[in-house]
Amino acid sequence: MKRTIQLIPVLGSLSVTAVQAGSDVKESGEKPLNIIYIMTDDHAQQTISCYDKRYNRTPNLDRLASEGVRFTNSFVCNSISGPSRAVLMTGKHSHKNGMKDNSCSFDNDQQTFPKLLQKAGYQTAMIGKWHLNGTPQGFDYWEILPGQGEYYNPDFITKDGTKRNPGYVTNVITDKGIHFLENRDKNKPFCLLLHHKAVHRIWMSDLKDLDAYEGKKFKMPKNFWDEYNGREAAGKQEMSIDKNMDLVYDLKMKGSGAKTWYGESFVKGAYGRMDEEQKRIWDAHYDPIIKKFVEDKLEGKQLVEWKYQRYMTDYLKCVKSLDDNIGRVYDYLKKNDLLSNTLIVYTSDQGFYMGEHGWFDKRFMYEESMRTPLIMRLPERMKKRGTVKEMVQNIDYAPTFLDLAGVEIPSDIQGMSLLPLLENKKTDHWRNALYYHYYEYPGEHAVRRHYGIRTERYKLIRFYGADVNTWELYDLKKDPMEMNNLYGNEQYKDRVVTLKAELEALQKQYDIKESDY
Ligand code: SGN
Ligand code: CA
Repeated sequence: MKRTIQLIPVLGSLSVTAVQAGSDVKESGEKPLNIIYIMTDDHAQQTISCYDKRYNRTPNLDRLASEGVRFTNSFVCNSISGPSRAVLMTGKHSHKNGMKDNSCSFDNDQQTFPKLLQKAGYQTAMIGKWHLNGTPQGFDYWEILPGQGEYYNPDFITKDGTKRNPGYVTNVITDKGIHFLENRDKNKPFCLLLHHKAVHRIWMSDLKDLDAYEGKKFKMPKNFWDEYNGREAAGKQEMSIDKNMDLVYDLKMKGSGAKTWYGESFVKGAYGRMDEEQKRIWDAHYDPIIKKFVEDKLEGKQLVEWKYQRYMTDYLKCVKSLDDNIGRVYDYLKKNDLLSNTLIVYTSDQGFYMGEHGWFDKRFMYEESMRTPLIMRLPERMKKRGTVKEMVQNIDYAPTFLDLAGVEIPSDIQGMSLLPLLENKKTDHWRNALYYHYYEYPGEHAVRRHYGIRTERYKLIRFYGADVNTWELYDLKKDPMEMNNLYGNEQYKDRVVTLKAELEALQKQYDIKESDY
């Protein structure tokens, strides 16, 4: 099969393994390669124990990593959901796929990797959070959550209309995924996208996990009380645990009399849609916590610390359910002898703040939200194991899947196939800089528009808009928490000149013009 040589020379040397992966494979007698792409929402690397052991344990994710690979420098190019999903589908930066922020409209008629895989004979399925307008194209089977979806008794849009499904969303999505696998056309290779709602706000736990992490005290990140000195845009955000996290809506203190902005929408919405039995179990858990909260009358710093602890507890319960459900998928594949010829990918639509800088949410080009977890359990014939340290980005997923399937990578795709990294190939010419661009302002959480470059050691960001026009520079080696903006510091003058030239080169490479901002 003919292939497109991409930006870097190493991709010219595609392996026999990749070529054999798709339609040519039947001739060689090897099993075709399947793909299961599991993407969660807002899952911070900090809460996956093969990345970070401070807060929790995720045995099933850790097993995928220990049997496969863990990317330690995996990033997104625009840290927000809709755009991230459009990047996944197209392998292109936001200005090219048209989905710059959550309010944009995704052109479903454009080229996507599932369409190309389907054309090459793959059976394709999309189950869970879609978060792009319209209905999915290029999938033999799909069932999607409307918008953000709900944690309890979620509705799913299907080809036959919208249907409500009883239960907890992470379990329901997994059930549907396994159901697809069970009923698929077993003569074809498959590509299943399982897109979870969890761990998105408002972090509602499965009933079975309500007791998890209760009583555990989490250590706050060192920069929790950040005052944003020298970082004007960071000071203007509205995603602070202190000021913007709602005691009722986010932290479930309904009926406590706490000051609330959105409390009613929790009571009528996310909680309101539970059935009586679910509510009874939920209340039996939260009522004593609410009672204690009312009695304690916390104020000031003590209240903020309490909010942080509740946030961590609720969030980690949702992670536990995800991890359990990933175990269920793994068990199914094992039982059905599919592990040896299936690529299992685990990632999130972006990273998330677990109190770093005092925040929840994402959007910024700072490390916690620009990074995203990326774990792959590889088909047997791909020999790489352990950690992959090269800088990869979500634009790379689409070309990787096409490459794996032996499908020609269209020349307008901007990402790079990761296969050379997974096959222990020499990768001396791998990229050494990433481009990032965030556009959703005005918007929720008030993060100003910005773009920038990240190299292995430095990050240069420009925030722009009506009320901000600033540059920031970080030395990630000396200042991994990005607290010290070095822009304007005499000692880094030359570094800024070099980085600006590199940034301009990246913008040229990805064909972004000022009119795209
Ligand atoms: C919702 C959330 C926000 C979140 C956005 C985008 N508010 O609007 O906190 O930043 O989604 O998230 S909520 O009140 O509806 O929970 S994204 O991951 O889908 O992009
Ligand atoms: Ca998200």
